[in-house]
Amino acid sequence: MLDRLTSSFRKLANVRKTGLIARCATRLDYRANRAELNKKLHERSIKNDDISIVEKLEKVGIVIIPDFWTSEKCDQARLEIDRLIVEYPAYVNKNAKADQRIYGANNASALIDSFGSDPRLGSIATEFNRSDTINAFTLAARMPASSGNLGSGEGWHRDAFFRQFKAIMYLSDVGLENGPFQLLEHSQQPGQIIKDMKRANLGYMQYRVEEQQIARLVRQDPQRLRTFTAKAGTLILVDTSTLHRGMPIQTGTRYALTNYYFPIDAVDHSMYEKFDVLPKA
Ligand SMILES: O=C(O)CCC(=O)C(=O)O
Repeated sequence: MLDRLTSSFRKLANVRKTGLIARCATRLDYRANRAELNKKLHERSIKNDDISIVEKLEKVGIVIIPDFWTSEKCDQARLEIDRLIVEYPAYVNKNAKADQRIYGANNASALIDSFGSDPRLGSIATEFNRSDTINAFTLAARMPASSGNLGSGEGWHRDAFFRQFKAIMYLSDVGLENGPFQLLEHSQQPGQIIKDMKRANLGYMQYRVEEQQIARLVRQDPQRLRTFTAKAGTLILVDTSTLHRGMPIQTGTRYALTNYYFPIDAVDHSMYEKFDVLPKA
């Protein structure tokens, strides 16, 4: 019965993108997703200390871990990214306008792979998704200031609706001028999503969000806008079903690594093709 109702609302919302029907369809989608999540039982491999990380991730959408890597390790990793960009020009992603990106940098650098295959992060991801989850690949990004850049991720967006876990590590000191990660707190929570849809006239399954729409949400509650300036070596664990972006870069360059976690059964060849992932040598 609920399935049929959800499917009817979904169809209607795909036609009438905004308004009450879109909000009802979103609520029903999230209810169905929550029911699926509650059915999932998996064996816990997470350390007790990290359970609070997952709880905070669910509540706020983001957790910051300072000094995850030393500044020496970050220095080396930046050099590794410079090397990969020179050695693998064919894999410097053509779609990214703002930054120089290599998906799968973990396949060509042992140092980057030590971040990509970090077992602690893998178990946090598994706990968050409540199913066996792997890092499909690590993105290495060098982002210089360029005129009119929209920042890493090309403006405000959600990567997905429902859950999507990423681990982003700054390899440079990141200030307001060189592209800090930004996020609207709680924007992944179903109740908040419905309110935000109403307030900013967001559409059903709208992934990319206009700056004016974000401005309306921030005006209503300025404290929700978080801007993460931090030292090199800072780790950001984030549910990228939140509204987020890298702030446009004004000066300097930002280097970062990002692990893309997915439930094992969602990772297949087509994903590697889609992101044009650098293969293992
Ligand atoms: O690297 C960042 O600061 C943001 C990246 C982003 O938007 C994404 O990974 O979806």
